[in-house]
Amino acid sequence: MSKQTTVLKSPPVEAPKSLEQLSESEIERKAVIGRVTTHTLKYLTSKFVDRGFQWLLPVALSQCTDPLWPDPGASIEKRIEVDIYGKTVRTTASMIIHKLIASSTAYPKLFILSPNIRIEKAERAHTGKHVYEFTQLDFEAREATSKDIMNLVEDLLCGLVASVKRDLKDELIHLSRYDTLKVPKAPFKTYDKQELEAEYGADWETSVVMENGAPVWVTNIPREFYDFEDFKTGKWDNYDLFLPQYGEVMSGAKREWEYEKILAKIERDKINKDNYSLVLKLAEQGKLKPCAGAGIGMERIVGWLTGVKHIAETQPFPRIPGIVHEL
Ligand code: ASN
Repeated sequence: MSKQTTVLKSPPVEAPKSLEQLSESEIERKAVIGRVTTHTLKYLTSKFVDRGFQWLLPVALSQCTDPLWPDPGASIEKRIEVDIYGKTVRTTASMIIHKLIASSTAYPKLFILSPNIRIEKAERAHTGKHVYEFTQLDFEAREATSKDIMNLVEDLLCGLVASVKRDLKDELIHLSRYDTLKVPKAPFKTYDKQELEAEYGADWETSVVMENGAPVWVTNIPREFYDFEDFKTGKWDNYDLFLPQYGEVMSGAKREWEYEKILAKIERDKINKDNYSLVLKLAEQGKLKPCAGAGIGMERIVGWLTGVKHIAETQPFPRIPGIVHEL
C-alpha cells in the first residue's frame, strides 16, 4: 500500500491574538517566547560574525526582488508594487538577487536579517506555518559548496538547540517544551525530492516530516532560476531543511552564475527579463561569482524551539494571512 494513504492532513490551527488582546498569562507566555527569540538572534548572528560573515542591513523597496516563481510552495495572492521617483519598486520578497550581487562584489560572505513580504492566500491562516510578513536570516558565501552550507547549518542548529536547553531551561519548561525538544544529531538524513514524490506522491512533505521527527534535508527541488541546475542530468543542486510540524524552515542552493544558463532559465520560466537586467548584465560581463547560501525563516525556527501551534505566536505583531490587525 502506498504510504500516501496513511497520511492525515494537519487540523486547522487557531489564529493567535494581537498583543493588546492577550490575558495576563498569555502576556507572560509571549514574553517567554520573546526571550527564546532574543537568544536565537544573538546565537545565530554571533556565529555568523565569528565565521567571518559580514552583517548587512536589509532593504524594503527595490526594482528587483525574488520572483518566487516557479516555486513548488508558492501561494502569493498579491505582489506589492509602488512608484517612487518615476520608477516601479517592489517590496522585498527575499533578498536573493541582492545577495548574489553583494557576494560577487564587496561582501564575499554576508548575512542579513531581512523582512520578507509575501501576501499569502488567506486560506493559509490556519496552517500554523504561514505568515504574510516574516524575517529571513539570509546568508551567502562566495565559492562555497552545498556541502559547506549544509555542514554549517547542521552545526548552527545543533549548537542553537543545545544552548537554548542549557541557558533557557526555565523558559522551555514554562512552554512545556523542555522534554520534547531534542538536540538533533548531525548529519541529518537527506532525501531527493523526485524520489520522495515517486514514493509518497504529492503529500511527501507530511509523510517525511511526520516519519522522522527530526530535521531532514530535501535536495534536488526544481524552482527559481537562481538555484543551480545541471542541464545534463536535470538535477538541482539545492537543499531545504524541514522541521517536524513546521515544514521547510530554510531553503538554499548553490547558485547559477553563467549568463547563458540564467537567461535560458528566465525565458523558460516566462519571467519578465527586464526585472533582472542587472543580474543578467553582470553575469554577461563575467562579474557574477559562484556562491552558495540559504535563508532561515526566523519565525519557523523559533516556533519549533518553543513548540507554538502557530508561528505567528512568535511575532510580537502577528502577520496571519487574511487577518490584518491595527498594529
Ligand atoms: N533565501 C532563499 C535562498 O537563499 C531564497 C528564498 O527565500 N526564496 O535560497
